[in-house]
Amino acid sequence: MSFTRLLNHEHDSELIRIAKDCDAGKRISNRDGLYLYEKASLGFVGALANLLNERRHQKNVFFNRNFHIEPTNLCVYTCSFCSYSRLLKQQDEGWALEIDQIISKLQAYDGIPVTEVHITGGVIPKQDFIFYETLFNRIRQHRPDIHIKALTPVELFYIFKKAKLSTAEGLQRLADAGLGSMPGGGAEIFDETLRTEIAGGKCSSAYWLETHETWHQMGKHSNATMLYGHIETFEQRIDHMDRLRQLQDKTGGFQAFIPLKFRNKDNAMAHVAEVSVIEDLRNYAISRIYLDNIPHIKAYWAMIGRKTAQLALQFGANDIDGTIDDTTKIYSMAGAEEQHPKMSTDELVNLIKALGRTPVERDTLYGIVKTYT
Ligand code: V47
Ligand code: SF4
Repeated sequence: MSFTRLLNHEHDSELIRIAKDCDAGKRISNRDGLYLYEKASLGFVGALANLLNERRHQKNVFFNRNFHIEPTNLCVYTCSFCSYSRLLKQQDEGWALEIDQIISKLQAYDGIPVTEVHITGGVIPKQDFIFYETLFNRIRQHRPDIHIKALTPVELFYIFKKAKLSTAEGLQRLADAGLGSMPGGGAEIFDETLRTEIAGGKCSSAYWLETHETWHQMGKHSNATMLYGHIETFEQRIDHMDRLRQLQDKTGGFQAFIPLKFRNKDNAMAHVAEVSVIEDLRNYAISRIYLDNIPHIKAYWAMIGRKTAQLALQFGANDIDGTIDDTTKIYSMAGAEEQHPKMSTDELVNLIKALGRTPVERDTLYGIVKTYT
């Protein structure tokens, strides 16, 4: 839909003003963001987000060739939305890999042109700072061309504290060992009251933000997520994105924002209903409109399924994550449609081409590997 047609279809003067502001490149306020969540139709936010996305990225949709390694699903924390972790005392239901076992998983990709390994999981005492420093060194020795995207402030807080390292010292040593960038996990929802209620005692919002800030100040990049669609309010979503937008103004280090839809299977919040696909799409769209300084919005297909991911690409998202190769269990255990998330490059390319968009294979830092015209 063109900008003029979008305005002609809308009768709410406040929404028209917000759209005109966006058209003029003006940032929307928190109040405007809330107004969009409360009053705007899916059609309105979708058309506006799609216009803004196409201005920024034209028809390009990014993906990468990646796989995950989850060193453990045992965890000292007890997030109530987590379907994946097992308490330390339930060791028989979980796994905790040794470094050699992780290297064997990496070796399975010898000769395969993957560009990224994403490493994250639970938090346990024996997977400490030295464990990760050694692991990254070993990965780099074996496969120097692969980008290590690993660890969130949740794991970092725990391992740095135990090793008596400051955040800056710890991050520098991990970077020296081969850590390339930080994934967006552990952000959940920044509102302190709600975080205390659902996030199982893990690191504070302030620590999450400070750690990314320190990492960005070292010239490195990271992603940011938001766990939505549980018991949070629209105000709390805006507050979350506001804190990210402010940090991004300071550092410019976030590459992608990834809304993560709460899935309710087998966790302590199973009584909370999941939100509809319409709400998912509205949320992608509003995040594209609100976060004017984060370049990429990622529709993580392993979480929402490939069909909703395809829709999201028409509602403001421009990245779909990667091949994954059935290597993550966080979402399948929480009830996601994709029980064995795995897509070949051809499948990803076809999924994107079916929308009339241009698939662009990227590396972790959004360097272009190949454009599929
Ligand atoms: O922080 C856990 C979420 C996150 C559930 O940076 C759940 O490219 C929904 O951050 N329902 C970890 N979400 C995963 C993550 C991520 C994933 C893909 C790409 C990137 C990236 C980052 O998973 C956790 C938490 O917010 N999560 N349980 C659940 N039941
Ligand atoms: Fe542990 Fe992460 Fe699960 Fe929380 S979400 S319990 S930190 S594995």
